[in-house]
Amino acid sequence: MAGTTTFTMIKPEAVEAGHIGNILQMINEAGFRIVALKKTQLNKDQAGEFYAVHKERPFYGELVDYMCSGPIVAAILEKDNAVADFRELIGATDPSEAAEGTIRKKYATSKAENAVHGSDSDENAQIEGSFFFSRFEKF
Ligand code: DGI
Repeated sequence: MAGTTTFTMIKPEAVEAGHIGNILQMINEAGFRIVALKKTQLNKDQAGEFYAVHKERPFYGELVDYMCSGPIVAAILEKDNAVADFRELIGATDPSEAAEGTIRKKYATSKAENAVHGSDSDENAQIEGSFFFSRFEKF
């Protein structure tokens, strides 16, 4: 039976460090099905648009610069309760506060360079997934 979906990115520092395979393995072992997957690199306009909700936050410029600093891996993931369960799997924004066994605890290097993105609502999961993938890329 098809579950709900969420959207994730493996961020530039984790890609650069060679963690793509290990992170995807953790995602699979946690029971998520990969619906869509691609490696790509955002330009500044695209990263700015993706993070437009954070425009007023003091770290917006840094966040945008970081997210287009190298390739990322984008994916749509399916599971029952996908958004909340994935937020639990990735852990707190700041890796020093992330629980043992979470992706950020294991692979994030700082609050700014925190290895993975995870959608924070069903609505945003749809918007973010559609930002990267057409309907011909989801299976
Ligand atoms: O939903 P999260 O990714 O856990 O966290 P969020 O929505 O509060 O922030 C979005 C991203 O912005 C986060 O994953 C990393 C970045 N960020 C958050 N706080 C800071 C930050 N980046 C910098 N440079 N400085 C911050 O204090």
